[in-house]
Amino acid sequence: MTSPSLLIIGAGFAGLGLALELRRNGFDNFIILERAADLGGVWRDNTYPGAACDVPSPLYSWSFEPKSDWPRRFSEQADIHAYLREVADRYELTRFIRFDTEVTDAEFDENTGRWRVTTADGANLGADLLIPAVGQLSRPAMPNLPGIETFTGAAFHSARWNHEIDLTGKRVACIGTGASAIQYLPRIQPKVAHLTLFQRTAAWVLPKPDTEYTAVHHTLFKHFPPSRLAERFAVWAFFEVMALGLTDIPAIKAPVVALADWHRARQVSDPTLRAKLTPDYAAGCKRALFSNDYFPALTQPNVDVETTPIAAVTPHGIRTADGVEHPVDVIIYGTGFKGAEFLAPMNIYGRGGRKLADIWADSGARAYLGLSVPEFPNLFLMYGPNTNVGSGSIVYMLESQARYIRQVVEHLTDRPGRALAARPDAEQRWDHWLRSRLEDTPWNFCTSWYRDAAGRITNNWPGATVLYRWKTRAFTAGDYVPTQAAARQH
Ligand code: N01
Repeated sequence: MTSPSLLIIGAGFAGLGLALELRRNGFDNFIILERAADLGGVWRDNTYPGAACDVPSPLYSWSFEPKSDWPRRFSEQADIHAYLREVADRYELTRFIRFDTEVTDAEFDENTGRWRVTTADGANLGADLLIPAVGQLSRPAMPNLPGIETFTGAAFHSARWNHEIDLTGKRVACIGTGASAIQYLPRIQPKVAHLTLFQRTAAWVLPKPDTEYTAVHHTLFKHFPPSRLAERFAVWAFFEVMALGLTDIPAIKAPVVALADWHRARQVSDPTLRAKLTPDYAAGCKRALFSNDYFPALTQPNVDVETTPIAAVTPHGIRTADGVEHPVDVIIYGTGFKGAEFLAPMNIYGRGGRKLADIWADSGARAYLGLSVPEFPNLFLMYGPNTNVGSGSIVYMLESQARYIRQVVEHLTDRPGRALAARPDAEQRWDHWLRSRLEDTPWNFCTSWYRDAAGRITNNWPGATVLYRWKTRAFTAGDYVPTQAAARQH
C-alpha cells in the first residue's frame, strides 16, 4: 500500500488534530512544519493574564482524547497547552514536527503532481498533499493610529504579552473590548495605579457558568464515563442552540439579550457607566463574551472607561478626539487579529502558477466545504474560509475536517500522482448556499473580524456545528476534478 505524503503547516489544534487522525488510522507519511519552537498555536502564543477558553473543556478537547481532571470547566491557557503537549506525547507526534520552520512559499508542480514548499531559511521540501493548518487568529492586528511609533513607554499586543513589564503601580491604557481584553482586564486592574479602557464598541457580555471541578467530579468523570459525556453533551447542546439562534431561530436571541441586560444591570449600578457599557448593535454580531469579573473591574475607582475616539498616540500617552491627553506608562493593544487574511503571508501557487491570494483578493476567501479550492490540487485547508464558529467549539469543526482529509488520503492511497481539486461548479454551489444562509445573520450588521475589508463574511460558519459535520461526513470523489501528473502516469 502506497499512501500519499503530506506536509502539514502548523502544530496547533488543527495540525495536531489531523496528525492524530492520521496516526489513529495507520498513516504515518506526514511532516508538520511549525514556525515556532513549540507546539500549541494560539494556546502557546496567548499568555496574557487570565487567558482562558470561553468554551468548556469537555467540548474544547478531542472527542477521542477526553481528560477527566480538567481543573475547571473553562480551562486556562496553561492547562490547554499542557493538554496539547500530553496528547502529542502520547501519540509520539513531536518526532513528526520540524520546529522553527516557517513556510514562505508553496507551489503545485503540474508535472510531478506534488507540492514544492520553500521555508524561510531557503530549504525546499516536497509532498503529495499540502495542508495549511495555520488558524485564523495567529497574526495580531495593530491599529493604524497616528503617532503609534512615537510612544516612549512600554506597548505590546495582547497576543504577545510582555511579561517583563511589571504593571504594578503603572498608568495603563487598554485598547479593545473583545474576548481577549475582557479576560486580562480584571486580572491587571487590581495591581495598576490607573487603568483607562478605550472602548470603541461595547461588548455583549453574558454570565460565565464556570466552576472548579472538584475531586468528586474528577472521580466521576474518570470512573463513570457517562457523567463526562453528559457534561460534554450539555455544553455542546447549549452552544448548538446559541448557533441556531444566530442563523436559524432568531427568537432565541430575545432571552439571550434579556440575560445580558440583566447581567449588566446587576453588576453596574452607576447609570452613566452602564449606559456606556450598553451595546448599540445587534447581539451576536460580534462574538458574545462570557465573564463574571469584567463589569465589576470596570466599576473600580482606579478605572475610567473612555468612549471618545482615539485621535493619536503621543510620546507620553493617548490623545482623544476631544483634544484631551491621557498620560499613560503602558499601552496594551487588545485589538484582535488579521482574521480575514487567510494563509498570509505565505504565497501559495496552484495550477498555471496562479496565486491564491490574488484569486481571493477578487472573490473573498472561499473554498468548497472550507477545504478545497478549484485549480489548487491536493491543497486541503484546515480552519479555512467560513469554518469559524460564532458559537461552539472549533475543535469539533477541526475534527470534522481531519476526518474528511483522512478519507482523501485513503482515496489517494495506491493512486500515485493523482491530485484532487474541487470542481468549480461544486465550489460555486457551495458558496451560493453559504451566502444565502449568511444573508440573514446578525454578522452583517457591524464590523468585526468575521468580515473582510470588502464586508464579505469570510470567516464564520452559518449554522450548528453538527450541520458542518453532516456536510463533511463523506468524501465524494465526484465533487473533485482528478488530475494525473504526467511524470507519474502508469
Ligand atoms: O479581538 P477582537 P480579541 N481603536 O477582534 C478594538 C478569539 N478568542 O483578541 O469592536 C479602538 O474581538 C475593537 O473595537 P471594535 C475569539 O474568537 C478566543 O479580543 O472593532 N479600538 C475590539 O473591541 C475572538 O473573537 C478566546 O469597535 C480598536 C478589539 O479591539 C477572537 O479571538 C479568547 C481599534 C478587538 O477585538 C478575537 O478576540 C480570546 C482602534 N483603532 C480570543 N482597533 C477563547 O476563549 C481595534 N479595536 C477561545
